Amino acid sequence: MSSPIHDIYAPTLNPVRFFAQIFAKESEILHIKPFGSGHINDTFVASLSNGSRFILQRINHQVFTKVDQLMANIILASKHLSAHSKNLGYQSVEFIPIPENTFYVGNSEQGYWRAMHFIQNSVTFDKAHDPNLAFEAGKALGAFHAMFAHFDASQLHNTLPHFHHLGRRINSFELALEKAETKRVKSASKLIDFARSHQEQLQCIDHLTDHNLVPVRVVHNDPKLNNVLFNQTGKALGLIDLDTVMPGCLLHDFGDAIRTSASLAAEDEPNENLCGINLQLFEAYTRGYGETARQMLTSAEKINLPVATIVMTFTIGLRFLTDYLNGDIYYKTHYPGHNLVRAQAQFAQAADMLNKLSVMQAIIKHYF
Ligand code: ADP
Ligand code: GN1
Ligand code: MG
Repeated sequence: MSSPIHDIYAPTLNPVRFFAQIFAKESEILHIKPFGSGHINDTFVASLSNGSRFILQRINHQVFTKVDQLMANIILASKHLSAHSKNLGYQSVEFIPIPENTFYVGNSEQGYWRAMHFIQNSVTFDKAHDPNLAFEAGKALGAFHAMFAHFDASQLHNTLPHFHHLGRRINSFELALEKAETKRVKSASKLIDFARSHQEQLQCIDHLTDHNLVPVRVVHNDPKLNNVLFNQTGKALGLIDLDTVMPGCLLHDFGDAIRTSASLAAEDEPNENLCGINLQLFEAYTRGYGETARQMLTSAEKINLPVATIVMTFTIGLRFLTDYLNGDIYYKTHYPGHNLVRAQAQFAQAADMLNKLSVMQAIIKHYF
């Protein structure tokens, strides 16, 4: 890191308040508490004596190793979204600048920190509970894609290359399996069998991206439901968590969004019999997405929307399984075996989606 602000150390064991104060500037911080349910970064909300709040985040630089590139991406993306969101009735995250014309501060030991203005009266949901929420989330993702339709994707760094490439994820899974502790392999045996028996048939989106059969677009890459802010009446305010906004494939976005916005159960539901796709929520999400994005999709994209939902649910399940085999080093977990439970839930949902593929195809055909 060249700039001194990226080599600032907190003089205490708990650096949260120290770094928060840099963003609070002259204002007094009343309290700071952990916030949200993200699996990668550490998120906090800071409340100030003047009544305002801001979101403080420690970036996971084990995942995002090039913090300068990550920050350049999100500043560019958030500015673009700010300029276009209002017209479409959405809001966008706004990062708080600090001296030296930068938006983050810290060091490699205590982490790199950034802050955003708190979007007032906003809430997030880990799982959709009513079709209107799914419809609103779909509309917001379509608007996000439409806002970037004429944005030059080459301005963004590819901070996580091949992020959703299933073939690459399968390679990482096989590597993890070779090195895993025997007891972890044993407890995961049913899921390993599921992965092995489905991985071949689900590499169809890789085929499209590898052969340039679908356009490279600026996509979100992590549009799961809790990365959409809603107001108290259930209207979507916009997409947040812009870390993974990169050149990529729109099918991955639609697939990942459906994975959480049209699911019957939570991402980590321990009872696999409760997991699956809720077709009513799927219909509502698709209707919303179609309203804002229909016109920009190519026919190859339209045709592959249904299968993309299965590919992404399977891919995320495989990543949870891989992390379990690796000894839980990537995602935050809340109890031993959490990644295994998440993988089981995702695979059970993917299996249910495979059974309902023809219904999903008919719904897509109706709206696209
Ligand atoms: P992570 O990368 O850890 O998932 P996010 O950027 O998604 O972090 O933030 C975590 C949570 O914090 C979100 O799910 C949301 O509840 C809340 N949040 C993030 N940014 C804002 C914001 N600008 N205004 C209000 N709430 C926010
Ligand atoms: C992670 O940070 P968060 O929780 O929004 C992950 C996504 C996964 C998701 C699964 C950078 O997202 O790719 O889909 O968990 N983000 C990264 O819930 O790996
Ligand atoms: Mg998030």
